[in-house]
Amino acid sequence: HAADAHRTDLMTITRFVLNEQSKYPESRGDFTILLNHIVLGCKFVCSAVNKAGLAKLIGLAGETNVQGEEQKKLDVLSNEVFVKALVSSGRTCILVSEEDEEATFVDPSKRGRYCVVFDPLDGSSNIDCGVSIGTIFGIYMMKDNREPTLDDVLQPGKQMLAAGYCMYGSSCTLVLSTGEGVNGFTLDPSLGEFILTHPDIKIPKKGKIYSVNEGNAKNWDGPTAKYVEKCKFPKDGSSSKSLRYIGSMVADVHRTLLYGGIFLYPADKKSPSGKLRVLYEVFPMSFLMEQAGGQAFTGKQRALDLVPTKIHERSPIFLGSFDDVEDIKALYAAEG
Ligand code: AHM
Ligand code: MG
Repeated sequence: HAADAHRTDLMTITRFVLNEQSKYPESRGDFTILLNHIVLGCKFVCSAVNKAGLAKLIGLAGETNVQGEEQKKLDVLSNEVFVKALVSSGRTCILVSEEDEEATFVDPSKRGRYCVVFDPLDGSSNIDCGVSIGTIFGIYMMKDNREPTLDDVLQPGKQMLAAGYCMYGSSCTLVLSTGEGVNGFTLDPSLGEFILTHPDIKIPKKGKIYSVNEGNAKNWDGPTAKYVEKCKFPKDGSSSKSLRYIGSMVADVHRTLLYGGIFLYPADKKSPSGKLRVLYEVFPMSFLMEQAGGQAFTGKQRALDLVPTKIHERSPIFLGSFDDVEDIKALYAAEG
């Protein structure tokens, strides 16, 4: 019986990725090892996020160290955990984190061939009220065998080998693509393992939800303003879209992926490049969207074609269901 098989034949994320990688004869398990270290980081952050509210209220044991130093902020702590886990994997050479001004070049003694770009705890303004937050990551391979340089991470998003996010919400969900579709895994806390729960995620071709910070509307450009107007007052007789905006990219994108619709963080007069960062926010989410059958657009071009010039560069982004992104592309094209 299929349902029964599910319950007893557990597809862990490690088993899943090992299966995927075994299709490549040259694979030596390096990617699986790297991913295991990312997963460890996610488990740590998940447990820290779950304890955060409690720790504040009752001073959970171990939260203040012996010197009585102040508790580290969750985003700083998460960053340290990820950096250390990635370096110790022995499979990375360059790390770019939202939390660190400069890229980290891994010491030659621990160096591997993967470059990892990540936002260890995105949506941190949502921590203190218990709303979902997440980790976002993207993985590149070094361009060649020369000494690593920043050029190895300043590659267009389409060169990523894999991308994913982990959402710390009512459950802890890790969504991953290694370029062969998108799969979702949920942490079983009693096992400490991510189990395949959302195989082969496909985004609906068209959705009924738009997701944007409308408080910025007075500064929007023409096409964005027109698009959102169209969501509310469609002229073609179709029904208007619902608005959902959490303000946590991982949660907003996760809902978009599962239910369909569009997520927008457009340019505006105050921030002409939008807010979200190309390497570790825009690229990984765009990669996942395309792999799930959706699209990602910057207002000018396919998001994954962007060639970043700085590690913390920003870009406007429109991503989600294929047809919905098609609509906004048409409005920007009409603008010229
Ligand atoms: P952060 O990296 O400082 O947490 O900011 C990124 C977050 C995203 O998760 C979210 O999509 C966006 O900022 C929300 O921005 P705004 O508050 O301007 O709507
Ligand atoms: Mg962020």
